[in-house]
Amino acid sequence: MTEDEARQAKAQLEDEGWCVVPDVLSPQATAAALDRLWAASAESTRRGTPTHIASLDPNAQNVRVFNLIDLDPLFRELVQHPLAVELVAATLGGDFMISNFTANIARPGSRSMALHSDQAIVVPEPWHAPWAINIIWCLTDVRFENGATLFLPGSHRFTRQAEVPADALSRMRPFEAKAGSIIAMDGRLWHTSGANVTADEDRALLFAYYSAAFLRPQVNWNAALSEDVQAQTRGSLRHWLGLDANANLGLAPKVFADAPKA
Ligand SMILES: O=C(O)CCC(=O)C(=O)O
Repeated sequence: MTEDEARQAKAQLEDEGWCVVPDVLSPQATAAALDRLWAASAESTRRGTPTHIASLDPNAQNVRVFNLIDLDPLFRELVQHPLAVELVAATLGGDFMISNFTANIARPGSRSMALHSDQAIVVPEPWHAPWAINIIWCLTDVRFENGATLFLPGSHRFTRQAEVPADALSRMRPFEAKAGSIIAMDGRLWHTSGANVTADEDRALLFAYYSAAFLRPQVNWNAALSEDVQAQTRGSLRHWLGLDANANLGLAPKVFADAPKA
């Protein structure tokens, strides 16, 4: 990706609340990641975590895989991919946390979940700024027919749930992208999963969810990650997962610098 393309992607993300970056993973890397996702799904089931959550999806054709970070080092690489981090930092600033990392494989026959924004799920209104963002890894082609995520254009400017129009579902548009792309989605953008109406085509997406450091992440990584993974995790990833003793001190330097001095 050239510097100019990166600038355009970030400008679109700011203006429209989303952008698609193609060819982040090669076809070989994408196919390998999809195989690893299915292996992670089997391992997650073996550990006793269901892949169908009735309160999330209307039927079991949506295969959910949680705690990707614990399941395979590949997902630890993807969550700290430099392009992902660049888009996250452009939206949230440098002080952010990894809030969650899950997959949703929409198999033929899967249907839409409820309309929501990811920021609304972690912080009460009003929403005056982007405090969360999803980096969505496309491990298959994504199109309307195979259940592309549907979004409500302009909804990242809503500050309250009351602004969501009654006819929102009839105004949704699909995020369409090729396998190997990432889709960056501002946490305020209202969206839902699409219905997969194909006969035999899976739609596999990874949702790497990041939030401002002053928000409590969706996952308590200290409890969710195995001791081995915690011990191996170093540097920025360790900080972004909140595995160190310090938490929520990011604004302190600015507050002290701006405060009146005695
Ligand atoms: O799978 C999708 O297209 C959307 C999933 C989603 O929005 C969610 O799990 O919160």
